Amino acid sequence: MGWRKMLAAGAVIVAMVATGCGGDDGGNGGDTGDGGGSGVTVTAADFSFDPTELSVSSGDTVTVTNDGAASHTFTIEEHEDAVDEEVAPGDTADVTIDVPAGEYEFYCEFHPDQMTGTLTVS
Ligand SMILES: [Cu+2]
Repeated sequence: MGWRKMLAAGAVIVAMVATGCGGDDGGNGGDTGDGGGSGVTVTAADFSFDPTELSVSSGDTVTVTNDGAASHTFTIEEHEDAVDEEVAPGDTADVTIDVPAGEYEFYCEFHPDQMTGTLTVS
């Protein structure tokens, strides 16, 4: 009968609500899904960025997570004044990309030989 299905559906909804985003232990859990188009996420580790190619719109946010044991920065070459964020180990920082459209090299100021990438701003 219909009521059994309704009960089952209700139980599923309750379970989903109870679970919520609990599996995401703190951090910046709001960006799951990647569908918003309002920003991208990059992870800085010892000693590389992942991914090394980013693409955002001007004014968007890049969320930088430091998974390493050393401090790293997210810095855009030629625009160090606008985009230069130091991220301590275990921390996450939202970096607003306030530069004109173009293709830029980004890098870590502390490890510029190892930690580099390409940021495309549209
Ligand atoms: Cu670094």
